Amino acid sequence: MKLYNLDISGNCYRVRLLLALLAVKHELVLVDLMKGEHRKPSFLKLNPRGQLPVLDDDGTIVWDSMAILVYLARKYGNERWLPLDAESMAEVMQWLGVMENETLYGLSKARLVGKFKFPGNLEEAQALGRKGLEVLEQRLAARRAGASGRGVRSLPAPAGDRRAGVQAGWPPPRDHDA
Ligand SMILES: N[C@@H](CCC(=O)N[C@@H](CS)C(=O)NCC(=O)O)C(=O)O
Repeated sequence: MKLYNLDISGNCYRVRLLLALLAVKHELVLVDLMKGEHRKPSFLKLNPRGQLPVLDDDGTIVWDSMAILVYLARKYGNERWLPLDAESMAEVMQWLGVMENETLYGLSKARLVGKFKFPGNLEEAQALGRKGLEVLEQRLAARRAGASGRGVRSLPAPAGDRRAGVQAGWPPPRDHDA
């Protein structure tokens, strides 16, 4: 399996996280956006959008990080990461929704503006990012307090797992300065 990747890309990072959690062997193929490699015809054949990440799983090409997460979860994670019952799947989609809103327009944008000097309003992006993190903190606190619920947290850890939720390959390498 190949992941067309750039280490500093947050969209690629979330795919690398799931690959590590699932302990799926893969090769990283560098596509240097700064050199315009994503606009070359050979790359556009893989992803007509000209964006990273792209997954090549033995000839099955998947682009868009969210689609890749879904693909990997279904193909290699059984129901642990993407349960099939309606309520659990809706909960996963809720958090992917946070990823496409508060994370993208909040945390990611704040990183682009603050660290990479892209144009934009840093304070606004940070405020939106904080809002998303607060919702996540509330959810995690409820879980720590043992709130009954549904979704991936209620699924049993895979065999050989000593700590629930942690699998071989975790933690993933800290391969770039976030
Ligand atoms: N929704 C897409 C966004 C992909 C995206 O924006 N990727 C960036 C790297 S983080 C990219 O390739 N940008 C180059 C461009 O858009 O020209 C995903 O989640 O994969």
